[in-house]
Amino acid sequence: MATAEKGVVLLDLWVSMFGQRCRIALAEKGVEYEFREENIPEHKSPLLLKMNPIHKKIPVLIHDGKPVCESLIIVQYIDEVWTNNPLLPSDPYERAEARFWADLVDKKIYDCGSRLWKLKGEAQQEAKKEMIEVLKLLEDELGDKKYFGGEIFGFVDVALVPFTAWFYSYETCANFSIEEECPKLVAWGKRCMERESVAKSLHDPHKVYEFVCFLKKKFGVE
Ligand SMILES: N[C@@H](CCC(=O)N[C@@H](CS)C(=O)NCC(=O)O)C(=O)O
Ligand SMILES: *[C@@H]1O[C@H](CO)[C@@H](O)[C@H](O)[C@H]1NC(C)=O
Repeated sequence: MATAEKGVVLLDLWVSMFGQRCRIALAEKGVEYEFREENIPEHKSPLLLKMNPIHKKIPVLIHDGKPVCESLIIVQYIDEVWTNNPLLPSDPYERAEARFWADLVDKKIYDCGSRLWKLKGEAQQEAKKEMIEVLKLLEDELGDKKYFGGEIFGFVDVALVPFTAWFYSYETCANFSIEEECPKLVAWGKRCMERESVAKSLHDPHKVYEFVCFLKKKFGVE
């Protein structure tokens, strides 16, 4: 078994889309690791505070005692250490493009999604509009390709696919249909779910919604 000193350990939280990116990347590479569920935000472990003292957030990948933080940086680290089944393309321009789209997901989707369940009325409508705009940009980029990088499941897929388990919650909280707005993107999400690495890392959208309802109560929304 891995310890924090040796092997690979992932400090994570079951429902986290950031953690799921790392789980998918590790599964794609066939890396064995120990999954350690953190109790967030109330009871962060001393190990988490030690390994990510700046952000104090999951996920953290601990490789032979050394921490790597921030999910997209972790996924790139995994891709560089375990070079089988590459996630990033080898061409520098294509790599830059993949990083651009993954960065857009980071800058927009999490924030818009949180506003969809935290806010009401006008502010929620605004978030919905923004979310649909970004999803449409992503759908245009995907086009008729199998995955964002073409035939091969890669970096942008890993960055975005965990959010698809949250789509049902976004739709239910803000009363809209992502499938109606972005049918190709929804079909892509289902295609990704056919991969074992993705299917075993994501959770049932209804279970995610229960968690969102719990968060809403906690934050006093409604
Ligand atoms: N930019 C970070 C985001 C990570 C993040 O937001 N983690 C959340 C859980 S989903 C967390 O640990 N929150 C605890 C806190 O904010 O105290 C990444 O990509 O890894
Ligand atoms: C949800 O959206 C549908 C279709 O756009 C609309 O008919 C319905 O009134 C909306 N429901 C609420 C609670 O806003």
